[in-house]
Amino acid sequence: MVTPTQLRARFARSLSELYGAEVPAYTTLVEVSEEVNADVLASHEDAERFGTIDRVTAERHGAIRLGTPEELAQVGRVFGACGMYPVGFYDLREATPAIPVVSTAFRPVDRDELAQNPFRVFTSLLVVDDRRFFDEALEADLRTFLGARTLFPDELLGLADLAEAEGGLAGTDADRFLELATASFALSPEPVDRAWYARLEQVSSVAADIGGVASTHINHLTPRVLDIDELYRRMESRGIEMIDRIQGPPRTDEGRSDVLLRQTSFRALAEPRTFRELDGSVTESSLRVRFGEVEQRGVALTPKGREVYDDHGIGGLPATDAELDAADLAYFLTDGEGVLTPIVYEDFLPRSAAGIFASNLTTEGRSDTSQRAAARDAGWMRDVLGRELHDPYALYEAERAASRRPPA
Ligand code: OOG
Ligand code: NI
Repeated sequence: MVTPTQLRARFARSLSELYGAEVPAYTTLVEVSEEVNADVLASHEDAERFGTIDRVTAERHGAIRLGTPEELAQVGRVFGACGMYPVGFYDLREATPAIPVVSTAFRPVDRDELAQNPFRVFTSLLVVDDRRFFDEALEADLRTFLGARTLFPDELLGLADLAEAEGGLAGTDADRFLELATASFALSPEPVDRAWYARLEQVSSVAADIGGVASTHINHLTPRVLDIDELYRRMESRGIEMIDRIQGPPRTDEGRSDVLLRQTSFRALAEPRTFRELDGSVTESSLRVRFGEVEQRGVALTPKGREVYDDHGIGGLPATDAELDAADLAYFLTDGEGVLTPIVYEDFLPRSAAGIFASNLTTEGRSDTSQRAAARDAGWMRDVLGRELHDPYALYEAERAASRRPPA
């Protein structure tokens, strides 16, 4: 029996192979990340405070973008088979610039599952009925187009349900599941309808990337690095053009814990794609939608700590772990001797997510803020998924509490 944990680790690896074959600069990014991590490990005694080198080396997050609630529910079954569950609700329509999607992240929720393989996928869903972006006619055309496509074949979904019901899959079923799951995220060779894609792109490049093509694909696959500033320098010195900044909190001083999440990326590359032109002819051209992101993770902040961070930045937080813990600003495990171990932030930051989206958009898009927004919230997403939508804070809180409970 291949367990969900093994399926997840194998899925992360096979997506990594696929993405590396499709986007060669990703392979460079992984190589440079591994070099930086080896150097940090050799020069810093506490390099593994935020996770073992084995975990960090295997660690990836993917990003995918979907068009319909049905597609979201289906992908939830595929990830569920791999022990990845929806955590958090992010409304990117509230960000600047506004992106017409709402998102969640599928990931393991238990500490030892995260330690074995923390693969997570940031998953966005287009909000086709949000009038600030899509008028009635465009919504109707989007619904028709999206309703006619199949992202996840029945055989894949059947195997996913079997894996969830049985707690894993037999060897050959596991191989087939992984083959079909990986193929669902490959860039399609199908010609893109030029006029349709362009019409959506006027509203938002993300809308075009989602609704303009008949399949989905991994938008990026992000390795984790222990020193993102060093990685940024090394990528630039290899001649790879990076976006102009590192998103999230600034670099922290030596001796001070990193908080939350810092991310950067190389610019989206022009990838060859085929188009069907207005006259019916098929041409070769290119699209720039996929980029290479990298991230560094720090300690998870409590709701109180997050409020301080959002209002005052990192400078508003005390410098030591003991103070962060005593003031209930960040999450730590503690052993009998009172030694604090940071609980790593396993989630995402909507502001950085919007920044990452924006820094790689080819066109600004347009929205009309006088129009009606479509109501979306965590409850709506839970109902669509038909599974619990975990609250990230509740997960961190439970973990902290468990470490502090006196042994029975
Ligand atoms: C997702 C952007 C968000 C992150 O790391 O914050 C994200 C996307 O581009 O589809 O991946
Ligand atoms: Ni990302």
